[in-house]
Amino acid sequence: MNDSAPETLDIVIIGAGFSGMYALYRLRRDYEVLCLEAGDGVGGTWYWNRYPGARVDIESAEYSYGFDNDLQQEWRWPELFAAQPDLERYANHVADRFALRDRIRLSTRVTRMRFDESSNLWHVWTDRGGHLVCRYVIAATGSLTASNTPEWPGRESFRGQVLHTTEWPREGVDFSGKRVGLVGTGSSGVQAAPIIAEQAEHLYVFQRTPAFSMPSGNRPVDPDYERDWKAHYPERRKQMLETYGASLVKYPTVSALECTKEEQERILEAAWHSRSAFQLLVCFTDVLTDMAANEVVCDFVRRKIRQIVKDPQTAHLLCPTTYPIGGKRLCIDNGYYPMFNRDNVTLVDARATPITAFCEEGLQTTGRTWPLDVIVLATGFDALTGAMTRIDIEGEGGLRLQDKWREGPTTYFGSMVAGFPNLFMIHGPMTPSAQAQMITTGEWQVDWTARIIDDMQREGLTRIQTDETAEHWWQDELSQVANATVHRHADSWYRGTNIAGKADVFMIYVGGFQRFAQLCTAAVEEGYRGFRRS
Ligand code: N01
Repeated sequence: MNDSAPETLDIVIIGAGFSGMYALYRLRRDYEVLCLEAGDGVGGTWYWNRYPGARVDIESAEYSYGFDNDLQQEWRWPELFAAQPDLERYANHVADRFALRDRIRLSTRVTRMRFDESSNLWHVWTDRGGHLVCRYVIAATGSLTASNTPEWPGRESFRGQVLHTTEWPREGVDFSGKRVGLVGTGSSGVQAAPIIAEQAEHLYVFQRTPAFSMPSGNRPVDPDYERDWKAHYPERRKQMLETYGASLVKYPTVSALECTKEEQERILEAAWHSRSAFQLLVCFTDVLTDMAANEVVCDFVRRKIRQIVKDPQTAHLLCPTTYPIGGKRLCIDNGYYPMFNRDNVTLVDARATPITAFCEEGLQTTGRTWPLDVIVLATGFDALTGAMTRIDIEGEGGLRLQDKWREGPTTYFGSMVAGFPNLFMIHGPMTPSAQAQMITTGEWQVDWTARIIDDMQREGLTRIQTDETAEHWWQDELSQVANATVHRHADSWYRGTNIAGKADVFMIYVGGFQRFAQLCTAAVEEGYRGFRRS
């Protein structure tokens, strides 16, 4: 594409993950739309994260599209919690079934964007030399897209292979006969470890902070379960949107502190077997709002760990003690704690003896060298803001998004940023993000955004923006609800504290999806409060 003849469109969507694909489906009827995708396939998160054991942590009956009833009636999930290959297959099926591919440009990364104030148009440039001009950009770039790689020196000296869970080779990796070092024990590490341990000669798990994890109880989908879901899909989808997490867990009525010990145990055991991390976190009314109530659940999980893991020292090291459960994302696993009973698995305390460097043989921690053939980095993401700030985005008056967000993101509903007209985000920072079931809430945000664009079109308007007053209002709402929870007591990607030098700002709306949706809807219906349209 030569720069003198940019391609002209109504809307550019960035990302062909689940939200981007739905945005394309929803908007292509009425607009000239093009979706740009950095990967060479669709599926977003479920395209990139193809490490062994990668699977969703919410039941697939819920974690799937609801916009087309025929799709949800026809599609069959083989397991309760779909594995990455099935999620990627589903994404491809949707792309084909709804004929989306001709408007998706793969292997095309957006590198730069500039808003032209005189025409109210965005200019978008790609790494393939493309230059597009459009009225609106919808960034469906995902909350967990930009990977985080620790900057230890000496990587080039290591004789073996280094892999990151977020950029896994398509052809897979054979760990047979290999000494593998796995760094990181968040959701990715906890899922990958048991599968690697089955193959590897020896697995060394480098743990800096122990995770809280619960068993998924994953199994093949039972025909009665599937029939029941398919008989009730429309009303269940509607019900989901009326809940805190867009998920049909049982919401509690009783405080942990008001129960007898016996009642507590009965409720906790039921939640442990519920297959839902949300369920464990909402098994009492106050798990996420009261540290004493939270400790009741922490203590329960720590007792589970000690029952499962036979070596007392390993069990002790695996027990989280420094932050509340749910303060960071609770993991769901398939055999993580039992894996530590294997002879070929060693837990390394990377808190007491931090990793300092790669070396020729493997990894260097303070005090010793760990000889390894493969190093797997399950070290997470520059979450929520990373996907956006890695694009050079210039708004009004030369304002750059990286600069505007240096002290943390500012947004209105996680959707718009003051100074960046006609740019919308889906699952942006300050939305409920991973605190709610993301396919369903992504569909909701796309519909809300499409409605705004439709209104603009119908009313003959060309520019919509928010302002700093609206951003402050949203920040206050977000902080108020966050400060009433236990989240402030945990370091996590929710706060950006997992990335050295990143501003420590809580970036997820934890007031519940239903409240988020009500506030977004009210703002639009009550005269576009917080927006300026012209
Ligand atoms: O990343 P994380 P993730 N030295 O940030 C460690 C979603 N997800 O990819 O906690 C040593 O949670 C770091 O240690 P610490 C889900 O929302 C979902 O696992 O910072 N260790 C931590 O243990 C999840 O929350 C699914 O002390 C270092 C780990 O790396 C989110 O993605 C599956 C280190 C990173 O954990 C992110 O999960 C997978 C260092 N220098 C992911 N740097 C499902 O649906 C980092 N670490 C199931």
